[in-house]
Amino acid sequence: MISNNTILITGGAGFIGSTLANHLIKKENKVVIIDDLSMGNLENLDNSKKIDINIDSITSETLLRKVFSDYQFDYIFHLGAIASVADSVENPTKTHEVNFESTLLILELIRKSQKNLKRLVFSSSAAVYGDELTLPKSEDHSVIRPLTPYAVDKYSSERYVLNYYSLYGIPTSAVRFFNVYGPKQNPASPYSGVISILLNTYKKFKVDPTVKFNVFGDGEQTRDFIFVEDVISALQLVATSPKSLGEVYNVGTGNSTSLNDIINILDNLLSLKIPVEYLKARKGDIMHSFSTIEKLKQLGFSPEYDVYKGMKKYLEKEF
Ligand code: UD2
Repeated sequence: MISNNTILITGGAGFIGSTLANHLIKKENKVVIIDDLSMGNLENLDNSKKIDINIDSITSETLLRKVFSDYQFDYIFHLGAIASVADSVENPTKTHEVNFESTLLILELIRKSQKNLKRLVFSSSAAVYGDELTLPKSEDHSVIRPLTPYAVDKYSSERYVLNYYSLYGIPTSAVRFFNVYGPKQNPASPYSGVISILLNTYKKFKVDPTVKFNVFGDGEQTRDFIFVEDVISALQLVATSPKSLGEVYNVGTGNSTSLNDIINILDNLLSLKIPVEYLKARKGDIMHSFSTIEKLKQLGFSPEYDVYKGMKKYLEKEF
């Protein structure tokens, strides 16, 4: 959808960023990434020789100034962030630097130096809805309750990004990701996406039958799980649609699936029966979450993968 353009992806070696970079590089785009490899990995990039890779934090003003003076970008996807909510609670100052201050700096550098920009897309999160329990979660909700430093920084960055359109005419949009899953998602932390942890547990179980998967709660909690390839389509639609200027979009499927159902699907697809241990629910865990994607659908979005099809593709690539 986006071809022959110059594109910056912050967090470009991470899960979503590298999937996007790998896609865009195939379409004759010049791709520049910034990533400090704190969560990302250069091995995620299929053709790293063709990508201008800058290994440093997005908080490095020196690097950002250099990159913005070396290139005139057509599109910027700002995906770099401390992705762990738990880490943000542990270290709010550091999170604020990475997740908020870098956004503001990028906005200012765009205002001063990027005259050709077609769109900045900022990646926000369903976390901004917090424990506002109305379902489905809609961009129109007047009440939101960001509860953690992560959520507050995502929300304030999102507002800044969108207001740079109304205040200065900088072409911007924002997306709120629901539960994204797929190849290259890093399962390293206990707070990584549940599907990456689950798949990792199946891999261990194949060699060690004593391994169990820990479910926090009764497994009936539901989430709007979206396959990463659908996210890449959504990002490009939001980036290229004139309608989406200055707007924020939920990026989900509009459907919810319980954790128990995900385990059943994987058991079936892998012809295994993973032992599950049900533990006390995590503090602050919400029971149900799913998006309405009517707004995104108006841009022409329609998710290609339901959880079964998405899991199948994930397993083909990574099991
Ligand atoms: C997601 C985001 C989080 C925050 C939140 C806002 C991810 C990884 N997390 O949390 O950053 O934005 O949304 O609502 O995107 N679980 C288990 N066993 C495990 C791991 C998780 O049972 O080993 C449970 C967990 O307690 C939760 C569900 O699985 O009920 C989904 O967990 P998650 O961390 O993947 O996603 P979520 O929606 O809680």
